[in-house]
Amino acid sequence: MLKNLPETGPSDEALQTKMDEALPKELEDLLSKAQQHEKWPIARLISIFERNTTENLIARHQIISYLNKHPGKFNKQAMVLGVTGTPGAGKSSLIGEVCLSLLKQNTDISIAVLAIDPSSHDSGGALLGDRTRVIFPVKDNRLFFRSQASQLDLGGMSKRTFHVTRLLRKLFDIIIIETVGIGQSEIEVQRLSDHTCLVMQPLAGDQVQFMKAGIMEVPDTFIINKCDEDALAKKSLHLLKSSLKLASIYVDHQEAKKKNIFLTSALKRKGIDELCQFVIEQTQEKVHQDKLNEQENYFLHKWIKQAYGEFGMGIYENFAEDKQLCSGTLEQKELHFKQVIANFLKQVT
Ligand SMILES: Nc1nc2c(ncn2[C@@H]2O[C@H](COP(=O)(O)OP(=O)(O)OP(=O)(O)O)[C@@H](O)[C@H]2O)c(=O)[nH]1
Ligand SMILES: [Mg+2]
Repeated sequence: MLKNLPETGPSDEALQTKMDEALPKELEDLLSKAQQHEKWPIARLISIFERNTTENLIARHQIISYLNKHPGKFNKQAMVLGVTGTPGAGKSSLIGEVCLSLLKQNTDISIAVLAIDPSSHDSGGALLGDRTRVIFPVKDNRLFFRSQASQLDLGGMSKRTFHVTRLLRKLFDIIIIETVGIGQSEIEVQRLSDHTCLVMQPLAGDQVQFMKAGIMEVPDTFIINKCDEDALAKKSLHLLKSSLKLASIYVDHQEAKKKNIFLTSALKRKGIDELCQFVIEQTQEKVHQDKLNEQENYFLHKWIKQAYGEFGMGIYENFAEDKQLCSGTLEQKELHFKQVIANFLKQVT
């Protein structure tokens, strides 16, 4: 097992020195332009947050430290909305309609959409998918769209996506993340979202699949899309409510009662205004630092487990009280943990 460990050693000290340097002017300029929602600088910064090289790790740390040091200038704290559900349920169409309405009704709002696509390559395209009918005013910088290919990332989509949300939270008011599937990806998207919506098709058995997967408690909100006709909407609502009642035998009853349900038709623009109103209400709730710490800790644990397995987790448990492990940026914590492992190995070998 030990031979699979990532490289550690004196180079980490050099890395630490580099991390302590001030943010390079070039990155500072990019941040200022990104704050004005210029698309190319945002795309450049996102690339830094997505790539897993040492150079990008340093830059990521410097950017996050800079943002933290200038809370007056970078005073946004976007709400992250995770939108998930079965393939073809209409997630992109719905997101498109919701974004259009939100931008129309709120002149000062800015939205970033991250579409996690299991099949395609990354693209910084300005369109919200090829299949949707929604056409955005291309010059409107208040909306930023990015698609991320999930299969290119060995560590799973979530850590890369999480890094990007760390940046985008400081630049936008709302971040919407679209993911596909029923199962693991819902749980993952929930970890990096402040609020998770599950989009389902009417009477397609989605809720049954969801119950079978035992993850009915994951979404905060259920959306039945493609409710083009009222009769269909009524039937679907009834079915979902019965499923939720059934599921509440297994999940916390109070939790099950708190779930919101929306019936929408992206095609006929039904239920969109109600959904927009709800999204706005969510943005008005302040995201607590505890929640952000919890998200970061989840990804720190995940990284330790992926890189070092149970061995690493054991070491982490022993050092969990270590002040350095509990403070600084995620990059500093990772670097420090690598050093802890290196020191431990020196002692035992
Ligand atoms: N009848 C009807 N069709 C819809 C509605 N919303 C979306 N569609 C159609 O459903 C198909 C899939 O829509 P998408 O928005 O691409 O669905 P998606 O969930 O993003 O799909 P994936 O990202 O591939 O999982 C498209 O042909 C849409 O035009 C709706 O409210 N009613
Ligand atoms: Mg889609």
